[in-house]
Amino acid sequence: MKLYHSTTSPYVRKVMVLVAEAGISGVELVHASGTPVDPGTMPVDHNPLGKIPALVTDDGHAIYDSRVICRYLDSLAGAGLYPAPPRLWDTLTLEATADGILEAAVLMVYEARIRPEDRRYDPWTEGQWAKIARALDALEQRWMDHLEGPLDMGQVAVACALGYLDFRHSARAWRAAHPDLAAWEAEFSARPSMTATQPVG
Ligand SMILES: N[C@@H](CCC(=O)N[C@@H](CS)C(=O)NCC(=O)O)C(=O)O
Repeated sequence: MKLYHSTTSPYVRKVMVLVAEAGISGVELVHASGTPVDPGTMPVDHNPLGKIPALVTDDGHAIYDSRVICRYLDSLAGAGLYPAPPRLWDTLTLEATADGILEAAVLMVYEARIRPEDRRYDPWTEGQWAKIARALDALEQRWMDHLEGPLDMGQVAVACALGYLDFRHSARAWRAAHPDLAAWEAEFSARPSMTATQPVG
């Protein structure tokens, strides 16, 4: 299997954490980089959206979007990081919440890096941060029991999202208003699968 990969992508990190937690071998990493304005070396032949992660199986079948790849690899390895219903629905909702944090956080990075300064629109950036702030509040207020339960992909996704906030938006200091989440993250991020996949770049 080939995984189109970057050490800075939090979506790729979700896949890499699952690979480590599930003990999956035989995943060849292929570096890719690009942006919405320049697909660069993104695997557009495999993922027409020009995004990573994208996985190409040994028989040439392309699978993309981190949620689909994670579900595929989990089922291949029988890892159980997507539990049986009814917990599954919470796991998937938590993963979607974490991915939504990432979507807003990545858009903020693109806005600051790619859009010419005179065309930036601060209310749009702050609107993205407001989505993240609401999601962090929801994690703190409603999701701690699930986060502290048996390991699943919802937890992995949340940990990768929080790691990305530290990596790209540390000035927003998300821990200040979310002490329970911060304590959970401190413990979760010490897992070998997390320390081995810290963003670099
Ligand atoms: N929903 C996708 C999002 C993937 C994504 O946005 N990846 C970023 C890298 S962190 C990317 O490929 N960006 C390039 C682009 O948007 O053109 C997933 O979960 O895999």
